[in-house]
Amino acid sequence: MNEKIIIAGLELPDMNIDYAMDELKSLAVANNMDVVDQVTQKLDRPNAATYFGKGKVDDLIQAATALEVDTIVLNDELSPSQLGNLEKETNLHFVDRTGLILEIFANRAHSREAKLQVELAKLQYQLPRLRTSSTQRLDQQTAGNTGGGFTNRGSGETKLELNRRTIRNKITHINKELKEMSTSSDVQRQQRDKKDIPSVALVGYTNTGKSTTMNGLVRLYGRNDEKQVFEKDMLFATLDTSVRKLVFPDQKELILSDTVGFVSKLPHQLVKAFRSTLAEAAKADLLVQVVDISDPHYREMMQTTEDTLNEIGVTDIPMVYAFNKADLAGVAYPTLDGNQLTYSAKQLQSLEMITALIKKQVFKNYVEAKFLIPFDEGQVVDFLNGNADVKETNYTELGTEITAELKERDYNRLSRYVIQK
Ligand SMILES: Nc1nc2c(ncn2[C@@H]2O[C@H](COP(=O)(O)OP(=O)(O)OP(=O)(O)O)[C@@H](O)[C@H]2O)c(=O)[nH]1
Ligand SMILES: [Mg+2]
Repeated sequence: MNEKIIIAGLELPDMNIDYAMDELKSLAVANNMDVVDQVTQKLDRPNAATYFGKGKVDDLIQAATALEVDTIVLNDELSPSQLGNLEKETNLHFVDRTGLILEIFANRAHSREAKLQVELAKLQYQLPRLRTSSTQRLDQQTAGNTGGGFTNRGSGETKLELNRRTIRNKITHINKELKEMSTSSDVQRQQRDKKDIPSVALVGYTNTGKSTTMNGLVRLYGRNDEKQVFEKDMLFATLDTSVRKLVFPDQKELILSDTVGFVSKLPHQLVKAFRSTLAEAAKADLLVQVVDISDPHYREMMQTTEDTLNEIGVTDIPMVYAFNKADLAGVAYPTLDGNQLTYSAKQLQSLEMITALIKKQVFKNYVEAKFLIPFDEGQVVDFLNGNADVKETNYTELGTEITAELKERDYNRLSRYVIQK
């Protein structure tokens, strides 16, 4: 049975509390929790000792008692002492926003890399919190039994110090392993870069349809061996970056990547831990921001996406906007307005339109030219047929005349055969 919880948060100046609490609720649901009540308080700033003001803490105790709830999920990351004080005063268990997101990620991680990244973020989150009350479940889970904190074991090192040292050692170890992994994916990336294939990354808020879009495009333009990625109606379905190659009928190719979705206030430990996964987006030639236009909060979600991209240092990559789930939003689709597409990732016509939009942005330095290739240089003809968009072929007395659109680089290499540009 799902655990019953109350969600609680502060309405600070200039914040959209409805959006914040709705989002917190979906995070709790994603963590298999059953949200039975919601408590908020308007404050100018969080109370330094207990996050909420005194009166609200009493309200929380009352609500929790009445509804038989033991756990309160909070909308912010709290300081270790705030969490400790709240638990002491209320005898309730508190999970802050960061702890909640970390739990969801931990449950979703499948690959070795994602598991390590989440583990790293969790350890970094726990390290400063080890001192707090023994009712904190996270402490007990990973750091072993922290028990009463300062139990001197006679060895000169307290249990707490020992636990801290264990965590630090684990952090060092995981960092090392992750670094080795990221070096090898860097190498793969460089090899691709060399081949001069442009790369496009799908980014955006979680559950907007990035993976569905990727799968649609892979079905249409992926080679036979390209696998589908996991797509599901849940937050953070994707934690690993998937990279697929698309080859279009005109021979143009690109690398498409799908990666972890964003949510507001994504814990900085996670953003840091996922840096190598997100590198795919950071190195892309084009970002496609997928937006769920059927969600009333889609504007805030776009802001969240921009903020997160800034945090990982992605600031100057061209972006197009793909407003997805138009079928649920009841708007006309597919439609294109400049660099903004309204579409549904489940519709063929939409997928063709997003392809056209992406191709227009990415294949800018292509040139069209007419070549004359002597008959004894058949390999050049083969090259053009395999790598260029051949529009016309004529056999003349002097050789094969081919009109084709091709990469500028290839054009330069074959310039001696050009008879008309
Ligand atoms: N009705 C409708 N549903 C869609 C559309 N696109 C995606 N979905 C559904 O939305 C849900 C989420 O899709 P995903 O592709 O997994 O979303 P994502 O952006 O990859 O999500 P994360 O990996 O969790 O960040 C799935 O249940 C999809 O079937 C659409 O155009 N229309
Ligand atoms: Mg996904």
